[in-house]
Amino acid sequence: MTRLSAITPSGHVQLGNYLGAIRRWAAEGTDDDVYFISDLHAMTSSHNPARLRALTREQLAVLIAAGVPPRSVGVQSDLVRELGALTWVLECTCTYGEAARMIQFREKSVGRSSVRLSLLTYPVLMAADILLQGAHEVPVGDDQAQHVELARALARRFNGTYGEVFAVPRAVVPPTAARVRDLADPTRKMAKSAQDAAGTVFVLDPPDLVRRKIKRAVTDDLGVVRYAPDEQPGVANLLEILAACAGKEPAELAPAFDSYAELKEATAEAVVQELAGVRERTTALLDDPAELDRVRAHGAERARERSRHRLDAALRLSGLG
Ligand code: AQP
Repeated sequence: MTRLSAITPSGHVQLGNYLGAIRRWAAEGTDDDVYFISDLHAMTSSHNPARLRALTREQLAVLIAAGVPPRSVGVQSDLVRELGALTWVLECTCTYGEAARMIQFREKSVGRSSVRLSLLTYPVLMAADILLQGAHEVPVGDDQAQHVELARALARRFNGTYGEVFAVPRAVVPPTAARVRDLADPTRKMAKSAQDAAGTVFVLDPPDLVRRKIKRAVTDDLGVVRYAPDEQPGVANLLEILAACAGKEPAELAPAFDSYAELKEATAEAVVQELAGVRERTTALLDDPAELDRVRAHGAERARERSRHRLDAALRLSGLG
């Protein structure tokens, strides 16, 4: 059983990516799974090439430093030729209407004067990622479930039209993970590309900066530490972060604190401790380009090997070569 997940190098890895995804990939991932940096997806909106390359490297280092099995880790563009070929074949089984119906496309393109064509077609690239690797399960949030549905439809259509090549993947809702919210605006989720970095804890932030950001987190003027996400979203967010680090439930932690200052201090220390090892190992990896290159090349070779027969069959059955 192969699971496939990805992270997009749209910014520096933040605490939500780590607690909500990467930490689980490290704990539950196996060599059969595929965890990759989706640098091709990061090009669907305006991007800076040098920054994209640096962020891709950083994210690769974080995944390895966090303990995601190195054999399961890779960079999407290392298979750009294979993915490009399969994306074309899948685009030729997909209709314009199907692509244009994608909610993410509509949400992300609305109000923009210029929209890259790749924003419309990237769900087909995502289908190629999934189908090329023969993934059975794709853990995704609600916002990506429609894309996995498209991958299912394209797999079935290809298999039915040209011959059985692809496993039909299914979206799985990951077990409840921490949904970390922005410290400065707890009504929004923490995000890599947030405009204001004050509300975002990055995995590579130095400990003092982490402490400062958490100390300045927005709370409320009720002055009571309770776990009440609707009434006290800022306090609830801190409790959830602390609980995720401590392996406890937010509601059970709340009574231990008499003030917001105490809660913030405990949360800051827990986060600093949680991130210390991964930060240190990431820095060491970034200082050792040869080791990072070795893991990356190995991941690419493995991904290419495991997918070659599917790509060859898909090209041959659709009349190419
Ligand atoms: N705040 C969050 N709390 C918990 N999990 C989160 N994830 C993202 N933010 C949080 C999870 O991290 C994984 C990788 O995310 P992604 O790169 O595929 O896309 P994203 O969800 O769009 O991440 P960001 O950080 O919010 O990036 P931008 O700012 O570019 O949109 C996913 O499993 C995601 O659920």
